[in-house]
Amino acid sequence: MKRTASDLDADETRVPSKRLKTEFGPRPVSNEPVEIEREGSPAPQVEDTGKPSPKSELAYPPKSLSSGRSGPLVTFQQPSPLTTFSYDSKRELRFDDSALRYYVDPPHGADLRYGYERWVKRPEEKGRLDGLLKAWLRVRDGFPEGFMNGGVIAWRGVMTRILTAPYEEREGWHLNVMCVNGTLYLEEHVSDAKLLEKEDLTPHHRLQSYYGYSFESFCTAGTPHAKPGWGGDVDTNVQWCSVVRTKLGNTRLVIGGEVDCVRGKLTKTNDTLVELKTSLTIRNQLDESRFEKKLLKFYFQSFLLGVPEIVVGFRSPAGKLGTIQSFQTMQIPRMVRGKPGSWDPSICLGWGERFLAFVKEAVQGDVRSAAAKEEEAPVVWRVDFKPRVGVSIIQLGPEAVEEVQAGSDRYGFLPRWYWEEQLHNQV
Ligand code: 0WD
Ligand code: CA
Repeated sequence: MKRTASDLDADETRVPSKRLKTEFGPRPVSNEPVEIEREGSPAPQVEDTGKPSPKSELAYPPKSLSSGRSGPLVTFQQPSPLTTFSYDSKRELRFDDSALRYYVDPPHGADLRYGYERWVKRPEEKGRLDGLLKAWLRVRDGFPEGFMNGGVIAWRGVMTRILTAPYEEREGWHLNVMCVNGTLYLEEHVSDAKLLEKEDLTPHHRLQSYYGYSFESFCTAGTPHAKPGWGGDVDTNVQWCSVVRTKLGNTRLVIGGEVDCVRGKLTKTNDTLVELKTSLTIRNQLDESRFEKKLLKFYFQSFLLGVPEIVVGFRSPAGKLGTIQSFQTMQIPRMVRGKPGSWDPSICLGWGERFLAFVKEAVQGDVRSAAAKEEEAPVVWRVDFKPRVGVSIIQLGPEAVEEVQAGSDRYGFLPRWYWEEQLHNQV
């Protein structure tokens, strides 16, 4: 029997729909900074400033809340896994777990420079959604029609950037946005110039990023109970990805991202997934607050896919592995609270919700149906984020759309096959 959208909502939350009503005023201080909406849990409040956002600009959120911790609270639903897939060494996508790795404790004092000369480095590429869209088409039939109406499809890395923006002080970013049959598609906009720049790392930077991959090799094996040691030469073409569905406020999200390994075995839930990270050994207070700042990105990156464990390998500047520390993703906000480099995830979620509402509002004029658009030029939007300022959105002109398509067979940034499939499946 085909389930309806409201059946599904009931499954997910078992709370009346009016739970999303907005409310004002402070809320009681709680021990949990982020409300994860679990099956059957009561829904917290959603913030509403009561002011309409200007159409093309969204200002940076304030980070100090005058009333202590009584800030906005937005629900984030526990992510549920939809499917997994692998990229092989030829960068071909396979709907299997051939690229899945198993966690093993790394050897003490390992040299993270090991194997550097043999690193097969995946060329930098534009952040295309193709693999994620393929995965979505395979699972979509299990959902009611219109399930992703008003929803968002994006790589996890894009969502991490959006959510951590309130604390991002240095790096701006750009997104391309399309709205098709009521669903928003977001990809990172990487210009050709930026692509060259990313490819042209200094030898120092290149080595630094290798340390991270080498740590992954020392921490993983192709079988669950392998002995510690080198897990094989690094080929960054090979990746294992998990696709989940979740909800931020009342916006459904389908997100995919790379997962480094599992502890023990892969289960139907996300419970055994592990993210691996390296960081410089902490020697003083300044290092500690730097690390706590980094934890914001570590936290949201894993949180978004429901990855419960992050294993950090602390290393020397020369790449010698020191201590290993395992963090439970959900405990991280509590660890940094009140510290010098502290951050508050509820500010990020509140901002994330406002960000998505802002983008939806801006593209709302774009209501022509897919069929009406068939013969027309694609409508693509550009979101620009400036640290300490906020975001702005504009509709791209024909030349900029062409730059986005970059000579490949696409409608805007969506692969032609996906676009054609959308034309035949209008809601
Ligand atoms: O080539 C590009 N410009 C990018 C491609 C940028 C970001 C992502 N991607 C691809 C990924 O390869 C993957 O197929 O999109 C898919 C989803 O990625 P994601 O999980 O959303 O990406 P993110 O969360 O930003 O990064 C996850 C991991 C990284 O782990 P760490 O521990 O460093 O956060 O993906 C890897 C990296 O291991 N990764 C890359 N590997 C090689 N080249 C790159 C890159 N440019 N970006 C991320
Ligand atoms: Ca990693």
